[in-house]
Amino acid sequence: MQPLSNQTLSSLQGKVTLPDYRLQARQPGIGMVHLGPGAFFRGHQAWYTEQALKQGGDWGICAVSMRSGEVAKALNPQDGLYTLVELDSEIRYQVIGAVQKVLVAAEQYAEVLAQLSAAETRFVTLTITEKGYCLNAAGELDLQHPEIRQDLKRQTQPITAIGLLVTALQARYQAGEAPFCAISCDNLTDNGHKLKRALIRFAQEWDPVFASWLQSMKSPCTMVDSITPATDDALRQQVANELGLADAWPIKRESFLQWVIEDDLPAERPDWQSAGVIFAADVSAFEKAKLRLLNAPHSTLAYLGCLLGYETVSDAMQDDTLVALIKRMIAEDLMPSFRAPAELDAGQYSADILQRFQNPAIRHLLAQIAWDGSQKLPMRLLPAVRDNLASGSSIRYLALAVAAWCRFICLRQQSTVPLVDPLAEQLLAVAASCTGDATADVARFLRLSAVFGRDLATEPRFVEALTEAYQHLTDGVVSALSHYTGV
Ligand code: CS2
Repeated sequence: MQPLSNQTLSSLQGKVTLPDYRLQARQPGIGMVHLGPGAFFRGHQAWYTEQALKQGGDWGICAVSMRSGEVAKALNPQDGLYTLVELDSEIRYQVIGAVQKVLVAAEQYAEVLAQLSAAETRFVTLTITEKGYCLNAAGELDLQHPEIRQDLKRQTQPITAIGLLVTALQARYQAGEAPFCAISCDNLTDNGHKLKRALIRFAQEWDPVFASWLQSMKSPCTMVDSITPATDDALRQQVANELGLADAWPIKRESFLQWVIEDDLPAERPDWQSAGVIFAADVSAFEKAKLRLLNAPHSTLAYLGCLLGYETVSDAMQDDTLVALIKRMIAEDLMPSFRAPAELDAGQYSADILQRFQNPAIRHLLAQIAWDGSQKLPMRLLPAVRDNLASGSSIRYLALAVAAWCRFICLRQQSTVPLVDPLAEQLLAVAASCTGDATADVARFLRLSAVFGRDLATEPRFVEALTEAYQHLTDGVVSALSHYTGV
């Protein structure tokens, strides 16, 4: 079977939505670099940019993987083209042409640096996951992070996204070029401002004058949303059957997608607005709504679902007691923890999210959502715990979700399935020392200050709620759910 490429693209005319500018051999200039070309970026920001490119403009994307060569190996022989499959009430196929090339920083550093430093590069977007920012529990750059320490020494090419971006920004500074606009598209609270502070803090270690110049860089906050499971061979076969061409790395996602960007960007930008992007003066309310009404229930489903032996989100959503628990958590612990944007009907938004979770066409693995809990809990569950402790609201179900993460770590420690988490070694060591005595076990987990900070470990209401939940889960997950839901 022939591969998808510029040469074979025309054979798809009339079959699927195509990047018509590619068919007209209109090669857009590269105005953007993206760090972390995983499935989410390729189904979300690249889709929005594709819509903008159909209107014109030099907003082609150079995607950059920091280390892994897999995406480059899959997409470069396809001229950057790939298939996006929307799996919902109907199935829609489209070929995305926004990615012009994929580079690997570890292997093609000079080319990556040149692209980041080029005047034509006006935007750098990032999906590097929460751990990619190398932040501490306070959300600031962790100067003691081993990879940050290595990059600060400047004896080898940078291995962190922060080190790479600061190196490129300094090249622009020294060349008299303006800084690019950096756009974080990760599920971090206050993502754009944290990214900018991390870049400036890193730069201060090199050259305080250059660091003060970085204050002029724009780094808007964003909220991003679309459920985009990892690609599997079943999707590759489905696409080959539909297109009659081989696509080494197609992407699947639900139809729903949303991108809210803080309206603090250069005037000259891709026409994302025509594709439905919302520009808002303040993204924080949208970000909290999404992190607390989608990502917090997602993580809760992941850990409780794994403990119950479910494989996917839609499987877990078939469990009435588990769904009842999630709904109780949303109503009693999450909704009271924040103020939704005026234009958002939070009740309907939450109901729509649970509907999205039930989508049987999307095989979203709970084990994948369970990755990196040490980085996700501080963004999704613990801010709501702190807000509710301060307001005197319930933390009962939030504590159960955190306890489920603790028990999930213990589960992984007793199994051969690897724990995917940057703190895996520490977490497994804690789990190995757990005895099933809830008070002692919880105290061990709470000593993980990178996750819980210093405050929560000594917060009596939280310690008590977490210990009670941990005990119930240790006694039995099904009985624990019945206890918490009364079902
Ligand atoms: C998920 C998110 O893997 C996870 O942690 O909760 O990737 C989620 O699918 C997206 O944020 C949805 O927009």
